[in-house]
Amino acid sequence: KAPTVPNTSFVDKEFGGVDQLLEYCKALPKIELHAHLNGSISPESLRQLAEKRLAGTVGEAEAATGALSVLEALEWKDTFDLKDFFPMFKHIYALTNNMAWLVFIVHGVIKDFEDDGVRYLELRSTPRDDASTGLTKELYVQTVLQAISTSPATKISTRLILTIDRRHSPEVAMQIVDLAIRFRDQGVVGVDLAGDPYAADFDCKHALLKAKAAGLKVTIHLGEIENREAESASMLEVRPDRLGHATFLSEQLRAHVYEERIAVEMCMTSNVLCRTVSSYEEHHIKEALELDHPSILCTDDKSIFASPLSCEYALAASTFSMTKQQLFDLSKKSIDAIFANSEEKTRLRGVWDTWAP
Ligand code: 6MZ
Repeated sequence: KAPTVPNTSFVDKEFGGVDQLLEYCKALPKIELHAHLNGSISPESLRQLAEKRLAGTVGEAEAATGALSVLEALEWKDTFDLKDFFPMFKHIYALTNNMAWLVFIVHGVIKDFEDDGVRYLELRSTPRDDASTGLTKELYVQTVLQAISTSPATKISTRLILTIDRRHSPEVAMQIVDLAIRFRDQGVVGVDLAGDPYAADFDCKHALLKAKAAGLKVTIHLGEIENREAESASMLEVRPDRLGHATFLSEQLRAHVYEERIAVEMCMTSNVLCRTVSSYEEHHIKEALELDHPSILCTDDKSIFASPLSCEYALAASTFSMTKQQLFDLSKKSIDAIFANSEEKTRLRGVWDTWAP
């Protein structure tokens, strides 16, 4: 499926046309800060895993059939509803539930981002157990970290954020924070709260506060759906370091986000395809860019939404008539919002400063 870049007749004196725009956006060094591992697996990798499983035992073959039906769904779907988006992960999870497959997908996802010009990546993933393969949350984290450290990609550096799913109990949320603390020296930089916003209420404030108190960074999926003001206010009391989406917010809460300069991970294609934002032109990044509010273009689930990060840059450029310099500045400023330490920020700024288109 071809990535969505609106306004295909886009002609700009500086870029020349859509192909040149995409080329520039791919070459541009970029920072990816909001990428869910299991939503970022390329269709090719998923198909390879499904085919291996189809040749396996009956139970595994069933899982593979489920994954293939997800792939078919992806081929024809141009829009989702958040309500039919989340159940798809059940099928993907059936293919990523053992350690060897996990290493395979992490290597593939890092390589995809590197090939797309990403020079620093914060992958996020939800630690999970799977009794059928002996996978535990701890083994999950260890395996993903091991895969990150053995990735053959050399032009990109990768860190891990551990995701708490809204459906997790407060105890499981605490367990995930404890894992993040334990593995912080091995590449875990923070904790995220994600998952289906319709499925459960916000119930892990203590865990997130513990993460903050331990010096870990915190990012929260905030205001993904309408009418959750009380929940969003409570989430902001955690003083998160970044926010995911921040789509639906009261004027008062948005003013707070702006005043506190809390960086927002913006996922334009994801929001439009999931119909939480009605068009690219009306995306809330427009106002944030006008106010010079820290905003980071991100993919969310690049494979499900068929949009690599370079396409998100091209989308922003074509929607808001941005120049090459503005795209470069946007990507360079994203360095300020990464969860890694100041040495890594300095190193990255050096990479940007020596880049020539
Ligand atoms: C909220 C999302 C999401 O963690 O298993 N996830 N949560 N909003 C979104 N955008 C619309 N996209 C993905 O990756 C898959 C998990 O990430 C969360 C969901 O909980 C999904 O199960 P990991 O690697």
